[in-house]
Amino acid sequence: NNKNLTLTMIKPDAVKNGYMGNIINDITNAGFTIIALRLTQLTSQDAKKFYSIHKDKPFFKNLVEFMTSGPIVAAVLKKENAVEEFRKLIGATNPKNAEEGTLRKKYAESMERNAIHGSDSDENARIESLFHFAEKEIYLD
Ligand code: YYY
Ligand code: MG
Repeated sequence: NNKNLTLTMIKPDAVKNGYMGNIINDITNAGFTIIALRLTQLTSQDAKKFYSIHKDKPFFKNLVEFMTSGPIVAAVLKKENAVEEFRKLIGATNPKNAEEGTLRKKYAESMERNAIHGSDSDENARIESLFHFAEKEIYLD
């Protein structure tokens, strides 16, 4: 486990709305280093696996439909205290509750289409990074 890494996804709404470049710019300006990066599209099976912790929630079906509705950008980010720092940068799950200046406040359409993902623990950061990338695709110096 590495306390300096987190996994993000720029979600289909944000890619469709043309925010990919702005979000990457905001992320790097906030002091995160991108150490793996890919534009991809999740299959239904991928999305169900990625969000399996939420499988019994009422929003699960919509979440899977949304996350497979278009391309996403997955990235591994490096910064001291990456998980916590990145959760601060993206803001609350519901953009209506997100602080001014956070990525969800700036770019999200709604709670369901909230522009960006951030891992919620160091263990999940590792699991989610290896979900999206092979070890040799992650630049660790
Ligand atoms: O970690 P975070 O993305 O902020 O929220 P989670 O509670 O892990 O939920 C994952 C994802 O599910 C969230 O980003 C939007 C969606 N969602 C929803 O559509 N409706 C809810 N009531 C809660 C979450
Ligand atoms: Mg979460």
